[in-house]
Amino acid sequence: MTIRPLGLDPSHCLIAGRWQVPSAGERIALINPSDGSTLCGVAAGNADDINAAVAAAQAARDGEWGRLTASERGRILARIGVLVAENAGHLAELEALDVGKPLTQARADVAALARYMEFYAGAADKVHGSTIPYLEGYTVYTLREAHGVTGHIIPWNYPMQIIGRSVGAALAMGNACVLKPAEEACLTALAFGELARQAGLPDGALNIVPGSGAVAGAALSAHPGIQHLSFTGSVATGRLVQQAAGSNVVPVTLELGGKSPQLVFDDADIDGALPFLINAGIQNAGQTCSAASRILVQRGVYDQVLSAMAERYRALTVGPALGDPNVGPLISLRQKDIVTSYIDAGADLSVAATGQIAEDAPAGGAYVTPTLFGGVPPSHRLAQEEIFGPVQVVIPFDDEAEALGIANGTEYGLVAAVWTRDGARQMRLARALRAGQVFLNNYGAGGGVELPFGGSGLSGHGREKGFEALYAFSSLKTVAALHG
Ligand code: TXE
Repeated sequence: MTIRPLGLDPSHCLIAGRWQVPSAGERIALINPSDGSTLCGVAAGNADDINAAVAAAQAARDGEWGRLTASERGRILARIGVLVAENAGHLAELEALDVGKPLTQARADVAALARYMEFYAGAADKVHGSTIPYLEGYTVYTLREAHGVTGHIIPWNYPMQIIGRSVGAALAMGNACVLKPAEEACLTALAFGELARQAGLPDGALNIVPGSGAVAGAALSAHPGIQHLSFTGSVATGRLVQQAAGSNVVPVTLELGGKSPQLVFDDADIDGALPFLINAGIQNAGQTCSAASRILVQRGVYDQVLSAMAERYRALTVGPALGDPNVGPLISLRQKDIVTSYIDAGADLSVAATGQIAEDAPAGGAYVTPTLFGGVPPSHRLAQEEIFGPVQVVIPFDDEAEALGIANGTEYGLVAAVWTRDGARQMRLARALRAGQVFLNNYGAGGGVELPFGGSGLSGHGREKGFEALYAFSSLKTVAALHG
């Protein structure tokens, strides 16, 4: 089978508005994680392709794209959003095949991408500077300006959502982008590039160079023509990207995942919490930066919560993405090995329940059994490290102080949730939890186009989504006029 996103040849890069064969003509095989078959060959771009893409982006900034007004940029983004929505079925199927994402979850990602375009379309002409009272005889004001050429290195777990939040915001501010999708999954990135072209985005405003991280990714992050880098991925690669940004002295936004907790207190609405406790752990087979992989439960309701979660785990369906199960395959056999080794490392723990892989799931698929561990000590490896698979640990606690200590007791700080009816406790914990987002009596793994998102510690730094992203993808100029 050769997949053709929107009829395109997937072995091409998008540079200067034209689909072109990468300079060395090389390809990477794209694997369907549901059965191990090869979907197609995609471009393996190299440093020459990245050079061409950065040059095209700079030309766009110096040319038609750079001259558009904010409202004109917004109108183009709005058209892209409409085209995304019109092609929702095709995009969802591409994502299901490429990422192994169950269809319902892939459709949610398409809707999020369309919504990002809508949001940033409307926001493009709402970002403005201010006037600042200063000395006698002066008028001082600030201008918000695009950085110039921005680099976007994205992972395979949520290609459409991450394109929406990073490329969408960067384009809204007038930057010209070079996007390097992940080698494991880039079909919807290519389709997005084509829809942007069809929507009238000027040539070079968005360039897409698929390729390996070590070659295309490294070339992009080290390129001196890039004025801002946005990276989502592993901590190890994030460090490399930050070092490269440091060499060129450019700002970088890093989103590096987490070990996010949900805290369930004795007075919580347990029935209301349960779907959030489970879904935030198994959504996209647990391959979510903001997965709620730690569930902290106060002892008064601990047995009740654990047994209710276990019951739901036993009912989880696991199988090929197009069959729309609760849990699809992992992205690759490599990721399956990593997650399996974590489950093996929990041999000393008690397994509260597992899901079931469908008997007819293809043998070549990257399936792992969803696994719920109970009574996990907070210091255990499984309670400390990002697993990136359908594995959750449930940890008991006695009181608020202990819960807070456990919640903040990892090197990450991305998202947290608190389930309690006690308003004062909600306010205290919202302040005290180390996380870029805190949800009170709900949880939004990956959701919230409007909501600023990002972490601290090993989860990274900088904020994407919402209006904050528009500030991140622009810089502020102060103009001081002495007129007497
Ligand atoms: O990540 P990488 P991988 C975590 C998750 C997962 C682990 C490894 O725990 O198990 O990372 O995943 C590009 N210079 N997350 O290996 O390598 C690469 O091509 C520049 C969490 O897939 O970080 C891809 O486009 N770029 C995370 C992107 O970086 C390089 C999502 C991410 O790949 C590069 C994904 C280099 N030297 C994984 N090497 C999240 N925060 O959601 C690779 N890349």
